Amino acid sequence: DATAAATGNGEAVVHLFQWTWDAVANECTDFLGPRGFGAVKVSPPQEHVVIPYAEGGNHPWWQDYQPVSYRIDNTRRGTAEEFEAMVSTCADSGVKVYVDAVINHMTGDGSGTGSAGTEWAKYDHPDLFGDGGAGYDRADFGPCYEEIADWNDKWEVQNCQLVGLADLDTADPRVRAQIRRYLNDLVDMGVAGFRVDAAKHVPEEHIGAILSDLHEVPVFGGRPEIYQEVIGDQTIPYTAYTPYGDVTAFDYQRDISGRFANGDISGLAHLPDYGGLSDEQATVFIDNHDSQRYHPTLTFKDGDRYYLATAFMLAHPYGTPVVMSSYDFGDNVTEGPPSTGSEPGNPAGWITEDADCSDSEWVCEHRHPAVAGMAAFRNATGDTPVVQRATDGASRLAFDRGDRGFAAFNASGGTWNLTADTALPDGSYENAAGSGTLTVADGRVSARVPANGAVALHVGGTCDDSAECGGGTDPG
Ligand code: LM2
Ligand code: CA
Repeated sequence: DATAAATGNGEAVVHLFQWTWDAVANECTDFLGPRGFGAVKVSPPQEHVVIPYAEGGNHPWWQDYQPVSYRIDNTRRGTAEEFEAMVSTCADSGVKVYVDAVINHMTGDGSGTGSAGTEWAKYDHPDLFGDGGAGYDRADFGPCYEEIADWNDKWEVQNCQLVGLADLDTADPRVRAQIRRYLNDLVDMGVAGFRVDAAKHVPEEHIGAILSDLHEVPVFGGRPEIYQEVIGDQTIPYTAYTPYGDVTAFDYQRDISGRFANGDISGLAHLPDYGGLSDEQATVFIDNHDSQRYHPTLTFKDGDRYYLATAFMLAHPYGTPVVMSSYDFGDNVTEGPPSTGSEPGNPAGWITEDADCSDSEWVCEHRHPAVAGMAAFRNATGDTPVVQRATDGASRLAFDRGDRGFAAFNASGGTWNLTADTALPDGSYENAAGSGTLTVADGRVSARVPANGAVALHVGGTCDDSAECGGGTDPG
């Protein structure tokens, strides 16, 4: 409705990793908007290298993290027109589009022709915007031209090369101006936020300078949301970046995914400020596109326990949650997304197929029954506090969210027959983290919480009572 379009749905983000622009647009309309998800994070939209074969896979997914120019036309995910149409279609459903912004570096060794036809070499990107007006040459890189060797040396981590990728000289005002032009062009199209790729490898004050005074976001208003990818450590803490936007809480990711994997969750009602990041500053996630490949503590491959962890993330108010949505890469961490093969009109010679959640190649974690209703739970519960209501051993936890919601999590192999006090008003509620209806009577709730499953009840929410919304309750 008009209110949703103007204000957005809520804060829950879904990362539709490698989805085409057309498929993202459809998902905004068909699912994310009606379900109350507030934003979709999309894969990098700028022109990228084309790598026909690498380390066991054709056109690896990580092509996209090697920019050739800042043109958004003709990537593996679609054209500029399709990108713009996606942004406006998603806005019509109250869903913001966040772009994965690769600003630390350009390409690795070698040379070639990018996805949109731009010639490139490692230190030579002659046409950044497709108008012949601006380029990068060797002087725009550095000051370090070698691989990061000592990860305890802050200067090296921020100025030398990450996996051999040509590191932009982000101290240089001309470089900053090109990056800002790229970001502002996206904002002007309606892009409402950025995940800043490899932010830790850009000196924090450079991030501050590049991101200061970005344009106002059309439709939604305000400055773009920012979340910076920082894997904090003793050399470069997460908090170095908090003046410039939110920061990825990898300490949360490791702790929460590990605890759900081990069934050790009863202490999670009250969470610490992971890595020093407050509730307001933290971006939280159970896995991301890197961890699911390289450090897979808990991913879709683990089944129910993974979805339980995701439901918990959405039910607990700490941080801004990002739900991972993947394609099935099997055992091949390099494997690119399912593709249509060669198609005329695509300079790369092939394009990614439109994601289809009824096709098992596209996992669609965000549509799992334990997850799909939980954006509405989060929207209904807002910032109401967590009040612990029950535990049972190490693997079971139930809490209220003020008088707006109640949730119970069972990371064990047996059903949890639970009776607990709740501040939820008496009444009948759909289970937003599964199926069925539960009753609250005389301030008590009784539930059979399934093995490795959850129940989540809430008032209000953005869903109306339409069939499509499923778990909708009284819209309040
Ligand atoms: C990120 N965050 O900081 C992304 O989340 C991560 O996915 C990116 O790595 C990385 N930073 C750079 O943006 C991925 C992928 C790497 C891949 C790079 C560049 O994980 O394996 O590196 O993208 O495409 C590849 C090769 C690597 C080679 C490099 C340069 O795997 O062996 O290094 O290209 O040619 C010599
Ligand atoms: Ca750098």
